[in-house]
Amino acid sequence: MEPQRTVTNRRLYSDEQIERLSLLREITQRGHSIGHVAKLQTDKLRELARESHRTSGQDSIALAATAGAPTFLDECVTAVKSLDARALDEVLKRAAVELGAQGLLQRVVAPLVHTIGDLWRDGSITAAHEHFASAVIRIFLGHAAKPFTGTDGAPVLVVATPAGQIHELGALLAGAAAANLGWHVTYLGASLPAAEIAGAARQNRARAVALSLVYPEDDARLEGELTRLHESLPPEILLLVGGRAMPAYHDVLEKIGATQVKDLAQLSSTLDQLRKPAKKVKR
Ligand code: B12
Repeated sequence: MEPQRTVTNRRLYSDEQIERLSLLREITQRGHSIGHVAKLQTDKLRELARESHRTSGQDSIALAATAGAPTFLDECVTAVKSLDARALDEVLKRAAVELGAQGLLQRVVAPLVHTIGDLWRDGSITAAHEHFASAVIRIFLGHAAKPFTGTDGAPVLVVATPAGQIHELGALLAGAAAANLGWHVTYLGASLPAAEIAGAARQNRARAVALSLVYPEDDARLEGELTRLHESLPPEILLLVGGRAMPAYHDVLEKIGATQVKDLAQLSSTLDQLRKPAKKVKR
């Protein structure tokens, strides 16, 4: 699709070329690899874009199957099923380049983790596949977040899961998303007692602490942990909480004034808001 040029060498696009470019942009933003869709006829691109509107997230595997163009998610699942670490790492890297860091986290890694959970539950993959995928994702996120961490003067976010919460990937995803937004992330890992989390937050003069709650949803000890954490944190350090089990602890989170963040997109806007200097109150 070579555009013509004017005498002053500016590109001149036809209506069809402009339509193709915007369709390609829309489709790749929804997780399709540019390598797979760039050569499709415009009719096929329109069809894909229409279907992309109707479906989202985990439906994208089915969508790719019907349209004949595999999505990044699709390719990741294939790599997990064949326990191919190099292939999985390669798809994630490609997705990072094409979708950007936030796109990678929100449109590929997060749906991939959910898909793995579903496939594991229905017996399509085994615990070995799940462990394999978690390990590759953990290493990938560690590397991916590195270049964004630690600029001087960046606000600090301490990320962990509280005692009893051993699922770690939600915390890792939140940490990687924050690091990508320019926050300095102190990542403490999973299942940490309240006193330890509060100590680290005070030592690093954190602006906020982010906790991920995934499973179980009915841990009677967690209310005490969260209350202790709130009591040990200075009031200027905000507590942000996310993860699939978060709604189950709504009452205690409300009581301790924690900010409940429903997904990574909302985390981005919450963190951006926190970075803005507080408005001076006129007296
Ligand atoms: C990996 C994994 C494991 C690994 C964990 C390894 C590790 N170190 O993390 C292992 C194998 C240990 C494991 C064990 C178990 N697991 Co498990 N596991 C998973 C899997 C595949 C991913 C877990 C994960 O980290 N998810 C967390 C994130 C990625 O997802 P999320 O909570 O929806 O969060 C999203 C947002 O809320 C946001 N977010 C998350 N945290 C935060 C935090 C902040 C601050 C913000 C802003 C946003 C945010 O980001 C995510 C992206 O969209 C999930 C599948 C799934 N759907 O999550 C099952 C899953 C959580 N496990 C499940 C189960 C049942 C178990 C076991 C009981 C299995 C068993 N029979 O032994 C045990 C329990 C162990 C225990 N004592 O807790 C179920 C839970 C079902 C339920 N009732 O809630 C799930 C959902 C699988 C399924 N579909 O059935 N598991």
